[in-house]
Amino acid sequence: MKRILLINPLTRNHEYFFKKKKAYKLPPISLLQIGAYIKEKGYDVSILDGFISCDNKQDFLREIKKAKPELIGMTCMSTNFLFASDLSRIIKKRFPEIILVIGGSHITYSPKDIKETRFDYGIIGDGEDTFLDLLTILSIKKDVNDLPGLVIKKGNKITTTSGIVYNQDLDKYPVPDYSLLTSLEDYPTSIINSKDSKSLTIITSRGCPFRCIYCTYSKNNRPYVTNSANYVIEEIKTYTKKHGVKNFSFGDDNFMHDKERVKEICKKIIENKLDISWSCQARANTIDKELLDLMKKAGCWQISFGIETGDKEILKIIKKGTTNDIIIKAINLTHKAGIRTKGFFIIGLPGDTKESIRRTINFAKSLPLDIAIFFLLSINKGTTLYDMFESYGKNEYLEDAFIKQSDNIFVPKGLTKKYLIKQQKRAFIKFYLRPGYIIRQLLRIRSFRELMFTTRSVGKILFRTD
Ligand code: B12
Ligand code: SF4
Repeated sequence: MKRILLINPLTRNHEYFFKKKKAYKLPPISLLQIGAYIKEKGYDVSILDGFISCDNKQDFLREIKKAKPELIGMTCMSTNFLFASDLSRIIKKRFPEIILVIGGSHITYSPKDIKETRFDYGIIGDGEDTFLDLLTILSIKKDVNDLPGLVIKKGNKITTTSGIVYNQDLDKYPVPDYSLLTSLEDYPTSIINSKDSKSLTIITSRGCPFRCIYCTYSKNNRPYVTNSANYVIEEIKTYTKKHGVKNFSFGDDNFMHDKERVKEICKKIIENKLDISWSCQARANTIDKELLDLMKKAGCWQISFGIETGDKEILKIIKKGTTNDIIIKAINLTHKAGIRTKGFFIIGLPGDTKESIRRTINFAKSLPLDIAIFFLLSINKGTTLYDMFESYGKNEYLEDAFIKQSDNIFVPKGLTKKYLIKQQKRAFIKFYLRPGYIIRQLLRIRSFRELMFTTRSVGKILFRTD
């Protein structure tokens, strides 16, 4: 078995998100990572990114027919599980001889859901070694039951093999191989996330030591592991050399958790004279002035913070592990260091009331944030919240919203879906259409390019062109 096709399926709501040609799409990093590894081991790999090449399921069949794979590997989060599941059925019907494998966060946190699909195997946890071993075993037609980290579907029978595989040494794998994509030009980066439309996301760690109740890490014991600073520097150099990219976004959930590593990365960027700009996401309690100054010197231009709420009781319910004071300090320090700040908030958390939502919006307005994004909450399987949300409210189908993350939203007791959607819109308007905010943004502008950048990012958020 040599010909492998890796597929990034669509989501049920992809039309809502991605119909516009210019909409922001991110390359499927998991497939680029898996693809790089098995390509290095001699497999003939190609990637079909549905978001680029397919509008519907028939388009996938057309592309599969062209690629003639012996095995298809599909990646999938909970948001695209239903689409992936439907796709597996039509692929199996049309091409019964192709072996179908699913990997990614949904199957990792809910392996039994394979029963609703026509996938033959599901990879639980990190996929590099399990997938490679699976390909080897299937090629020699041996038994896969001893391979850890696998869910197997034979007819209606589901078997889960022992253990979950979590990579301990991330440096032993090659960097994601972007040459497997049709063209990097297909992935212009959103102006909100990058100063340049040519930009790449780099993931330098896996796992998170915190346990916020709505996050998949809330019930997951995977150790927090990172790539070394040297590996990260080599990865940056590779992308600059091969693809001419000089703007990066560290997509790690908690990039700054290991401060010593961040310092080392910054020092090496400076020592190597890498002329790059970059942004990252951080928890507020990891911020200090010395580190911020070093990050700024090394090209960091924006840090995003998961602030979630302005209500201290709700911060405790969701087990965020931060306080309003920690957040205020972190945002002010970052702002003073000359790094732009972006805050993520959630409207409709467990325990939210009309008053607490008002507090969240007022809290957002009180901070010197450059960008604020207000999400509605969707609940994923495999999280602590999934097991207990009914004591706080209910899940409802979501047709429309200002920014929509999934087909479902959580509606706290005493509130309605209509109210949450209205408050989400109100939050954006209240945050952006303030004379103080507009003047502060205008005063920071130093060049025509910055003026364009600021007006385009705010415009994109307010008029939802992204
Ligand atoms: C980058 C990222 C994104 C990118 C996705 C870019 C892309 N196209 O790949 C963007 C920003 C678009 C995104 C969006 C969302 N994301 Co996101 N995202 C991540 C993040 C931070 C990193 C994922 C990643 O690339 N990691 C690096 C790769 C190498 O690792 P990996 O994805 O885990 O893949 C490994 C295994 O899963 C497995 N594997 C994966 N696919 C496959 C396929 C095969 C064939 C095989 C064999 C193995 C395999 O092997 C890989 C290598 O070991 C993760 C958190 C995390 N740290 O994992 C969240 C995460 C995946 N996202 C999550 C969520 C909830 C979302 C959103 C729904 C909402 C949100 N909060 O924004 C949206 C969904 C948008 C949509 N409409 O579909 C959740 C998923 C929860 C779930 N149950 O599915 C995660 C786990 C965050 C969390 N901690 O809860 N996300
Ligand atoms: S800090 Fe972020 S990644 Fe870590 S558990 Fe909380 S939400 Fe998840």
